[in-house]
Amino acid sequence: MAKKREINDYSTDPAAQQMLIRAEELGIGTAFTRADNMVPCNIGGAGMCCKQCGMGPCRLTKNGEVGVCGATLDTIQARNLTRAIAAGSAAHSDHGRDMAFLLKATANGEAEGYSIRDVAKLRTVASKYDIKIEGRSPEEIAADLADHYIAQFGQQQGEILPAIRAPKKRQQLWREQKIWPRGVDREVVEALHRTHIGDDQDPAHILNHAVRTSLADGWGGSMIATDISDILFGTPAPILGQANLGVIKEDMVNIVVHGHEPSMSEMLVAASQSPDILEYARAAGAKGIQLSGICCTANEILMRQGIPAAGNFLHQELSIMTGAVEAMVVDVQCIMQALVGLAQNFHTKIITTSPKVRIKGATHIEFDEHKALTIAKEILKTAIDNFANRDQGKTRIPQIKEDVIPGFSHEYINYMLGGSYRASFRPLNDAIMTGRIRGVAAIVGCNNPRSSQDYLHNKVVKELLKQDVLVVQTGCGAIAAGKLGLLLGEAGLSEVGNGLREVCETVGIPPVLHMGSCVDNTRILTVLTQMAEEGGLGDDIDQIPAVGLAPEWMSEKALAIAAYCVASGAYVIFGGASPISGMPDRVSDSDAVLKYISEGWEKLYGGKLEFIPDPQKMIEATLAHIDKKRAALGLPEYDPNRFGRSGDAKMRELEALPLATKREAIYGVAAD
Ligand code: SF4
Ligand code: MSK
Repeated sequence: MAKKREINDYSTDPAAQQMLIRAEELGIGTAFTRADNMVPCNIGGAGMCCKQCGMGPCRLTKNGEVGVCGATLDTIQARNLTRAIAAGSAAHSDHGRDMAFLLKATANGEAEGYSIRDVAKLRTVASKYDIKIEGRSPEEIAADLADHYIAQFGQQQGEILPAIRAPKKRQQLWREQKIWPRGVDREVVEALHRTHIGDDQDPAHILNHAVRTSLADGWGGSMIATDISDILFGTPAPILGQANLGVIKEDMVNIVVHGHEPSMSEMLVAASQSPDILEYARAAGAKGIQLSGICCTANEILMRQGIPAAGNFLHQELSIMTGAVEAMVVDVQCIMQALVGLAQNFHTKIITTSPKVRIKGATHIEFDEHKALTIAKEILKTAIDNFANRDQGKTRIPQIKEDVIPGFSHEYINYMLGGSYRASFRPLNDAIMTGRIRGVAAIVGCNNPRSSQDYLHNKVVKELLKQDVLVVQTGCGAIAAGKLGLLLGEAGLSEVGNGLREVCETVGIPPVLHMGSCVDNTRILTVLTQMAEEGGLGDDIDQIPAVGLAPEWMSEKALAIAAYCVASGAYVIFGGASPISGMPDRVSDSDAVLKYISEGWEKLYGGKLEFIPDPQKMIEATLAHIDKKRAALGLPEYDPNRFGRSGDAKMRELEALPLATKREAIYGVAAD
């Protein structure tokens, strides 16, 4: 029997802790306790097991051992990692494909309730591909863009289009290395083909294709998803929202939306505000409808509509345990099968909506963009009808929530740094060049119940902020920071290094910028590209003092993100366990693939992937890399004491001075 952990070892979030105590009272298992009971297989966990064919599974645990087919350990590890990256790329990119079909249906006037909300972004994106803009309606432009984007998935030859938005030097490298993806589906299919029994058996060659597949996601499927979400639902800009279980309301019909694609959640938001639905809710005895989100669906509707986030990945079960959720509506990705069994302890209905995802025991109301508003209303009415079944005696809502300001799209960052007429990344580059900002860290990815929820995310964020590292976040990591209050300017600034604080105060931004959902890691690629193009920080992403981190990763999508960021030139650090760690203490050279994706990939792409479980070492590696890149650019060595006497700090000092001295300090002349 596995050892039960202390509450702090499950989660650092006080709302989660309350719910975990409640789970124990009720005798209900959660992912946290299941993780205790499910001891991971040390052979499979180290990537040393192959079950690619019926002659196996083969477990390679001795020096020189090979599988029945003769496959060596490094081949098996490379195949396992490549399959995970292919699955992650497929998930993200299929999301992008659905968005492309939705754009086409909207352009054709066939998508009930949808419209093109951000015509400026549509025109900007279309112009990148030489789609004719002048004299055409948004729908005509959108129809062409949708055709271009739909074609990226099935394209057999050539180069996927969105990757032309990468820095020129990077494009050249991809061509030289022959890893520019041809088509999204083609690369995923080839990854599965190559890793089939008896195919590609050179680990480096296999991993080369893993990189190509991931690029089809990052600079293909995911970028398409982000572009179209902005075009249809609006490019995010800062907006006030809230995060944590306290957003669930005792006297309202609570509907938690969970998954990834904004097509359904946006329509639920629209339908929940319609007078007939609000009247229906009131007639059921509720004060109204409270929508909230989990995982990346939360991020999508939080950053565009200000709809509160009930929490991140590990909050999906905990939100149901409040006893106050009438329905959890899910689409695709990161949805635990355990939800249905858990919900049976309460009155909550689990409603699946995607034609791709069904869960035994859940209610299925299939979503169809052609009649989206009608279906959204049907879903809401199903939840409202369930309000009467709530057992008030079982209701426990932690009164814990934080205000958050998400919505820092790359377009908004560009605007906020330079204003409408001179939007530019120049001030950010300058701040890095002077050393006010030491570098940039993108801290992204999931929760994992094998570590304390949010602990690694927030520990790394807080330490890097003290070191004047600007933090950008997406996915469940962004929600972790939000729940801690780091997504508000004033709340976070007292813990921030002097130089970074000056920049945040001058520009008026929080030190942690919420940039969106998992697919929106493409926004970070765009920011890095624009920084490279702005000048002063080299001419490619691998020269920028920046690091990507996924401290609590768990999904295959996270591995796909890691691979495309490496191929784009970034140093990427994952916390937790490596899926290809090997057992170097028992099998010599069983970490050869691990070394290859670090040193080998760095030689090829300038970026590397490393797994560092210890948060302190993660922070040290991040700062060392940032300082190495600063030195390579010839930038001044980072000095924590050099800045901090301008911005608001200077104003406060001036205010404290007597009037005469103040004049002298400001104007350089003594008072009359
Ligand atoms: Fe074993 Fe080779 Fe089959 Fe893998 S592909 S299960 S190593 S025989
Ligand atoms: S939802 S992939 S747990 S970030 Fe995008 Fe969160 Fe990871 Fe799912």
